[in-house]
Amino acid sequence: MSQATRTWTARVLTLFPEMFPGVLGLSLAGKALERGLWSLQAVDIRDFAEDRHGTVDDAPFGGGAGMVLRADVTDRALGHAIAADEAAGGRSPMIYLSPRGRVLDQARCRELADGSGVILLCGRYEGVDQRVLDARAVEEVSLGDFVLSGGEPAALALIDACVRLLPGVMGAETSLEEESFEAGLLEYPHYTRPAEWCGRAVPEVLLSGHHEKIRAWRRAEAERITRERRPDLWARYAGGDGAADRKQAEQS
Ligand code: 9D3
Repeated sequence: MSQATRTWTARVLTLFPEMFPGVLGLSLAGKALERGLWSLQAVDIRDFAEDRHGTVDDAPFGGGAGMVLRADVTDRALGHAIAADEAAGGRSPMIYLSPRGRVLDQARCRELADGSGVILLCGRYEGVDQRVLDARAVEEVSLGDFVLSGGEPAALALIDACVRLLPGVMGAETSLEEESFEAGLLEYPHYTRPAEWCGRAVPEVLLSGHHEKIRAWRRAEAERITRERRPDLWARYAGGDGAADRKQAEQS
């Protein structure tokens, strides 16, 4: 099936399927879901337990605190999601949301949005038996250096970041903006009415109606804020070869 006729699909393996679509059922992503621009399948890992108690986890070999998701149960759930993906003509990457994964960035979100969808594995307990990750060559992705109680909020964030990039989800206006010089910079400050609030005025230039000056001011502000707050982004902006700093010097 062609990319154009297939629906981008997130298949989420979780012990908490009721967390989905959750917040993604509202707002932009929710509207797009209703319009059929993407689809969601929450797969309950517990459905793949083999005993009548629905056991999915066990104590770690070698001892230690907590419980580990069993390889056999997790693998059956993954196999189910892969079969559904392939039946729909997809070849979606498998991603385990994990604090030891590579940190998600916009470039990876774009790649994922350009594909058929994602198969996401959400961990609970101490983690997943390493053998299933190795056997299925599952990619590991983190949101950053802070501790969540499970992978589900990370899965929701990843899906949201991909869905807004799908064709037709957002207006053409915003996608154009993202490809402009502003890509790689933090946002300039925004203002609306009233023009004076609690003794604070809106920057004069924004009231001038001088579009070229406004553009230049916004760009300078975006560059200043990026330089001050995110030297890592600033270094990468314009090639990370000092070009961005030279450009800034020219402007001031
Ligand atoms: C008590 C277990 N922790 C030892 C320090 C490790 C740990 C395992 C699983 C900590 C948190 C979690 C749950 N987090 C995620 O599943 C997760 C996550 C995160 O915590 N931070 C950033 N990105 C992600 S993606 C998945």
